Amino acid sequence: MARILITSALPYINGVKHLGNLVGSMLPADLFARYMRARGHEVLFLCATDEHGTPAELAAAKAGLPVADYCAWMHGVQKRLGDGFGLSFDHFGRSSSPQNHRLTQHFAGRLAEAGLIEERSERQVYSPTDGRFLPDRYVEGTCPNCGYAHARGDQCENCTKQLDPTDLIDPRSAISGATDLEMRETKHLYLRQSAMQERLDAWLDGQTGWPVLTTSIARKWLHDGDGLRDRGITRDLDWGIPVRKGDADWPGMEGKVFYVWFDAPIEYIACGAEWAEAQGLDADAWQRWWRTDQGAGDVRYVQFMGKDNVPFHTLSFPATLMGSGEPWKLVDYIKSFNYLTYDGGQFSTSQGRGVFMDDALEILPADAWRWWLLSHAPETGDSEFTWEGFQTAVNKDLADVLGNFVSRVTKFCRTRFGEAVPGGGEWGPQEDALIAELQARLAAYAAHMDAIEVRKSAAELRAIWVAGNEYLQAAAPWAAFKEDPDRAAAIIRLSLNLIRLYAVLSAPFIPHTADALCAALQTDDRAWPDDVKTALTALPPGHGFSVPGNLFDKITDAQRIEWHDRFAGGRG
Ligand code: B3M
Ligand code: ZN
Repeated sequence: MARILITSALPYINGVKHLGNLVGSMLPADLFARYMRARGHEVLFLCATDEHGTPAELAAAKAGLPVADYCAWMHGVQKRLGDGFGLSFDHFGRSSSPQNHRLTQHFAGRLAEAGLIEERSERQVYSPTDGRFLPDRYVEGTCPNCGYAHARGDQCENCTKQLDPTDLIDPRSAISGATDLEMRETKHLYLRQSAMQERLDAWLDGQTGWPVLTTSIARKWLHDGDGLRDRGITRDLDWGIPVRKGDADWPGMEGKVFYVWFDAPIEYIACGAEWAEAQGLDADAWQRWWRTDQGAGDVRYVQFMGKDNVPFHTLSFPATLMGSGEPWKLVDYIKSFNYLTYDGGQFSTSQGRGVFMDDALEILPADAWRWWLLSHAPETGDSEFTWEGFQTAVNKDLADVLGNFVSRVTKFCRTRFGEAVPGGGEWGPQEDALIAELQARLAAYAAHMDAIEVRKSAAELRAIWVAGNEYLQAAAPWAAFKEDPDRAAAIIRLSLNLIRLYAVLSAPFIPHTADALCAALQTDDRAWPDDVKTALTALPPGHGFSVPGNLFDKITDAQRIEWHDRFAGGRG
């Protein structure tokens, strides 16, 4: 049994997340967490809302709420939607937690002691129209790297380059649109990432087998041009973690807060502390996951994120952890994703374009979304959501293949043998062939899941469902029943057991359906199968079951057209 620490990139607090956000981190992280638990490993799966910075302030202002109230409310909304999608976090925390305040200030203090923080007086964008400094997303303009016209002051969404507001071409205020921006003097703290370049480089060199998407982005910013740049880690904002050096004041930094990208990854750790407190556990309970001097040396730590978050996780956050000089657990594997596009364009939170988590759950059960999203995860390149593709996947894979198998087997058994696993008859060559195929596919499925190859895993799972359908079609218990009821009983006994096996194997993808199947089969036996033949005898003759209700409704053409039109306009 291994110990696996899993974090998903922290969703910004600035609104309900869209399906692109979901499939880019939280959902595949959940898939992996569920799978690893099913394999008997000890898992700690953490996520939280990312609550500081300009996105939070801008969203609160738009909602007409004080920012603290807005965050508390939206955290609840995001928690409820995550539960609705079956995201099995051990804790869903908040980056504004007291635990994160303490830890963030602690790290800043350690980095300062190590000489890795520099105070700089600098000129920053000030807007006379708005009467304030304009950090990060308060400034918009053209990306100097790729020419994208809507780059934000913190990062270009298009090319992932980390930016400072002063880098932007033709800058304007995101609050008022004012272009009469000027530069004013203010003092800020910088993390001397440049001093960490060699250590980061050596650490990255030591990581083998990472996805190319992850390492290429990291190396690009590590080696491009003048190398790794120092990053400002403080801001002139009201909302955030006050700048302190551990427990002590930081002279000259009064009224300033840490930059959101400084405190957000630290929340991964603080979330562990939140989890322990919520469970009534002591500090050892979370430190054994996070401190290599407290037992985290044998933890495998896997992070999930969209590609735009990679620079912060491969460079800035490791710099914080290493620079502290303390034995914090570093990430072992970073699984990153490309973007999900929506019907020929981009999902966009600001424009309300695409399907958002609340809309999605309103129109269909979570498992339909989970299946489509995971089986189309943007791993090797961007993938596109279309209503046609979604309809096809739900109707074919879920309804026609899996749902139909379950329905035919359970209904046939009820009619011919009653609602219990039938005894009698023997398995023959058809069963041997099926078992051999399933055994091979099971090995392939587990190998893909271990490697976090999401689409390949989904394809193998689908093939496992198809194999059962083809077997049922060829064995034809309805025909066998007329000549040889015992033969039909043997086929149905295997098939009912195969439903249980499907529930176990499919649970990481479609957990709600797996629960419904296990409930119908009146079993809690969810042991991961080693040997398929043995697993197909788990439910013995006489074991009762009930026919489950319809597992998946098909999406009609009328629904598809209605939803297509409904979501075309944006949600305003
Ligand atoms: N909130 C960005 C995002 O949601 C950011 C991730 C933080 S991870 C520490 O894409
Ligand atoms: Zn760019």
